[in-house]
Amino acid sequence: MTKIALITGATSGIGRSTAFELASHGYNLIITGRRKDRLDHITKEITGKYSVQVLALNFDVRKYEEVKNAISSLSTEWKNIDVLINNAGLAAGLSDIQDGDLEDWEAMIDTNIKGLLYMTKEVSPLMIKNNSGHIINISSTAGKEVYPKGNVYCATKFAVDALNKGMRIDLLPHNIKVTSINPGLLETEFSLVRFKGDEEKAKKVYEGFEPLHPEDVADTIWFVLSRPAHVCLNEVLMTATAQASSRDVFRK
Ligand code: NDP
Ligand code: 8X3
Repeated sequence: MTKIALITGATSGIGRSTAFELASHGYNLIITGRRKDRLDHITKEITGKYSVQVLALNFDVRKYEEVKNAISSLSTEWKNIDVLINNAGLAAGLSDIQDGDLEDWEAMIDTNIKGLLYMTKEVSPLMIKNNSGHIINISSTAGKEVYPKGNVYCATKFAVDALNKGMRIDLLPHNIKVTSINPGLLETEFSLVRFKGDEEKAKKVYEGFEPLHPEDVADTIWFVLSRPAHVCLNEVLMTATAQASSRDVFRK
């Protein structure tokens, strides 16, 4: 039977690449994000290329009512979600703790932690009903090590790592796999968002080495999903060859 994957934050970067990757393996997709024009465009692109169905849901993961309404609006068929990819997230700003911007802190906490929780709260009962499913949480190397000025972003990703472990335990009796993917530096719109549209600053992050590409994470997600039923990869830590840790990057 055709499987269904729900990917949050599919309008860009990792989410977008994962949507194409899973479509290439025959998954029907529920793609989400706040930018409706992008969702419409990606839906057209995927259905033009692959024989799969794509349903676009346009909502903000920070708003519980919107998450709840979006999931309850699904037809019985679409509610049979096999895979949830909690990917929507961001870093906002990069500053010493004493200089942090409250709005930035709230955006990161509300999206990266609360958004992920809201999605899981609404989708996991559907998986429990089917006694089957796989939740993939996109954490980061920032969820393993704190780096200077990364304070709150790192804290949100440490939280994702803790939630990943908690979900794994709680969902054990329901035959639901839980995996966290912790990528390092990866060129997407991430740094452009972090630096509020400053292209020069964003480009500098990836200067002098080849960072990960969103397709590398999408490919890893496919690897994780394609393991036999009795195998669960609990976490995957992946970086560019030129990156050994959050602070060790070999730049030419
Ligand atoms: P992008 O900025 O390219 O993509 C982020 C996605 O998240 C977009 O589709 C965006 O959609 C969505 N999103 C953000 N806020 C919300 C919201 N409130 N509601 C719904 N959707 C939202 O970045 P990446 O692809 O790099 O980031 C994806 C995930 O990967 C994030 O969780 C990030 O922390 C993590 N990550 C990124 C790394 C990197 O170096 N790039 C490394 C490790 C982890 P829209 O704006 O349309 O709502
Ligand atoms: C994104 C990777 O190192 O920019 O999570 O925080 S990093």
